[in-house]
Order: sequence, then C-alpha cells, then structure tokens
Amino acid sequence: MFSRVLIANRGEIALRVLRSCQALGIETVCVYSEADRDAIYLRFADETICIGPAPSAQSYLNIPRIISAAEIADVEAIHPGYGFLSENAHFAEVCRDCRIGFVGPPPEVIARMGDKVSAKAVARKAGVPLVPGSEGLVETEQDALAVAHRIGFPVIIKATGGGGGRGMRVAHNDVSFLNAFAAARSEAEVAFRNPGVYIEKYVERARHVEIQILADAHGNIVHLGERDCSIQRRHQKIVEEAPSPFLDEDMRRRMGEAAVSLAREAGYVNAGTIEFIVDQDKNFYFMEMNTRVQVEHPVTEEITGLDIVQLQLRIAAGERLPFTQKDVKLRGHAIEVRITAEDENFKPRAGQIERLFVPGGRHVRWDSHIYAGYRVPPTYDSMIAKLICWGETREEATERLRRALGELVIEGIPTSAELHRRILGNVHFQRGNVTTSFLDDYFMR
Ligand code: MV4
Repeated sequence: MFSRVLIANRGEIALRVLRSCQALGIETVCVYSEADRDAIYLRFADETICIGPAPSAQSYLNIPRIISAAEIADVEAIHPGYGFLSENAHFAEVCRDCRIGFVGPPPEVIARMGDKVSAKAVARKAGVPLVPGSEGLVETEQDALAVAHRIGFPVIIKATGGGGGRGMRVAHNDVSFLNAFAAARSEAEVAFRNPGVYIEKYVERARHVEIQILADAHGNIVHLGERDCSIQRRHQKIVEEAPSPFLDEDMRRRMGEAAVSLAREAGYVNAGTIEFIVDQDKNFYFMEMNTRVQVEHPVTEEITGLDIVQLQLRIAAGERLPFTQKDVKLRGHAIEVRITAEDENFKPRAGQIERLFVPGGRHVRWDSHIYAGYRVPPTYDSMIAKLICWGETREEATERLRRALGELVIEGIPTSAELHRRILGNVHFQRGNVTTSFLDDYFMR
C-alpha cells in the first residue's frame, strides 16, 4: 500500500479521502488555495501546501503546481476526488510520466470514455443497449436531418466533448432541429473546443440510473448495484438513493452485467460509474461513463458496507479486489441529499456560517467540512454538505432523513435544506415516483 498520498481537491471530498487514507494508515498531504486557508480538515493532514490563489485555474486545476507539491511532499500517489482534475486524461498522463500514482483509471481509458462517441462505440462493442441514433458523429445538416427522420422526433443533439448534460439540445420538428443542430455545433466548438455532435432519440420522462463498478488491475470487475439520481435540476443532482425504487432484481442483474461488460471492453481499472437512462417500459440504455468517484458514492457504501475510497486506493496500489460479485450483498436503502449554500432561486450565496447543529444518531451520516464560523467562499461549487441516511426499507430511510433534516440548523447563509424537507414530504417522492422532471413537475411554481 502507499505510505503517502496527496489529495488534489477541497471541501467535503478532500476530508472524505483524508479519512479513508487514515483508515489505511496512509499519510496525507493536503493542497489548498488561498481561499481555503481556514479549512478545518487541513489540521487533520500530515502536511499541507498552499498551491495558489482562489481561482481554480491557478490552484486546484493547475497541473504544474499540483505536481510540484507532490514532488516536494514526496508522495507516491495523488487522489483527485471529483471535479477539478479527476477526469483530465492529460493530468493522469503527467502523473504517470512523473512516476506518481494516479488514483483513477489509466489516461487512455479516461480519454476513451471522456469522448462520448468513442464511449458509445465501446458500449456497442460490449453489447450494451444504446438509444437509437447516429452511428457516430454527424457532420452535415443533410446527414443530421436524415438521422432525425429515420429515428423520429423528438431527438436530442449532444456534444461528443460534453457530458453530464452539458451541450445538449432537444428538437421536436425539422425547423427547431436545424436551428438546434447549428447552435449545438458552434456551442460545442466554444465550450469543448470540439464541434463534434451526435444524435439520439429523446427518451421522455426518463429515470437516471447509474451502476457503480470496481475493477482491479488484474482483470477482476464487480458491480455494486445502482443509484437512482433522477431528482435533478439543470443536471445538478439534488437527491440520490440506492437501490432505485424502479428496479427489480432481474433488471439490477442485467444492468450490472452490462456495466461489467462495458468496463471490461474499456480496459477499465479503479472505481467508475456507468450511467443509463431507463424509459417508462423499463428499457435501459447506456448514456456515459464517469471515470471518477462520484458525489453520491455514499449511498452505495451504506447499502454494501464497503468503503469505495479505500478500495480505490487499494486498486491504485495494485492490490486485488478482496471479494467477488457473489460476496456483494445489498442491504436496506440509503438516501442522500446535497446541501448547497443557495437561496430559494438556486443562486449560490457565500458567507459565514453563524450557527451549526449537525444531526446524528444511528445510520445518520454527515459528510461535510463546514463548522460554525466557517466562511463559504464564493469561488467554488455551492455544495457544503451531504446528509445520508440508511434504513431497512425506503420508508425507514426517508423517515430517518426527514428527522435528521428537522434537526439540522445552519444559520448565517441560505441553504437548500428546506427544499429537501419539502421533497421528502412529497407524496410522489414517497411513492418512489421520481423522474428527471420531478422538480419541474412539483416544485417549480
Ligand atoms: C438523454 C435523455 C433522454 N434521451 N438522452 C442528461 C445527462 C446526460 N448524461 C444524459 N442526459 C440525458 N440524456 C436521451 N437520448 C435525458 C437526459 C437527462 C435529462 C434531460 C433533460 C432534462 C433533465 C435530464 C436529467 C437527466 C437526464
């Protein structure tokens, strides 16, 4: 196992990774920007290094600075967390060139899955179901229209360099389609420096269901079941749960097997997530793969009893997975809410936390770096905490989370906690009737 690891991230995930390192007896090096000087978790690290000013481009996204810190602190590996450099193939390659371990897949695999068209080619080769659509990139207006007519409206145009909902447009007829196609190409060129787009049949009232996989460097691959992340707003997930209230045992097994086949075909190593959309008739289709640990990984940990970050570190150190698929047992139900420092219009609001009471009790998990007196900087993502509850049943998990949210006190800045209380109290949520339009349908007056 590694003896010393650098954590190239901030906030709750920096603390989350730090905890798993400590559990494995690994020394930790935390890097921080000038905006994060007061981060309390820096006290828990064995060494801390300031890597630059607040803007991410000059700190958490700055490869030379992070590599310099890794060299100075003499670490064996870097854990990138999520966001920032976690899915940057170039960064993973620089780590390899500098003989520093990267806690994630090889750079070639990040690149292969990061390009959505090449990821779909991997899925096709693995026999994983794809939504009807273009075979690959669509270059001309003529070809695009021909694809749209073959599959029928509504269709969705997506940027191959996009992902996570960025660079997507839905069209319902010829006129809107031609406009959307031109706009999608030019937007993709600007946003991703890659104008490549592809076309799919648009699946309405979809559910977002993703499978967590773990692959070691010796060819062993397992899946840890699914997470349902259907409750989103503008592609930001708000509530996540495991298992999905929509899946039965047979579908779980089929989706898990599809995810494992895809990971094998991709040459995948480390933890990864394969995202599917599930339609009204319970058909599932591959969307994209995330080659990092995800924000919502705790719900899977709560129903499997596994520590995904520890397993990432063990895999990166070359260890074999310590169990096989038949050993993976899913028990009970877990729900996570993402608590953001935002006002009721979802506008991020920085400021000082004046008072804080953190809920607790059995099966109540609080993953957060905040404390009373902490100043939420305006510079980064607005998520300040994740509250996760487990129960034997979905009802028990929901009730426990409702109670925990009732105990939560955060004063000084507005947060999304009240929205979460309302979502958990919604009868459609309680019936498990969640789709990607849930918030629009019930919460956007
Ligand atoms: C789709 C889709 C419906 N049909 N693709 C969004 C995130 C990205 N990973 C894939 N996404 C979607 N792709 C097809 N062919 C629906 C989504 C989707 C979505 C779309 C509009 C508004 C909210 C959404 C939330 C989750 C997924």
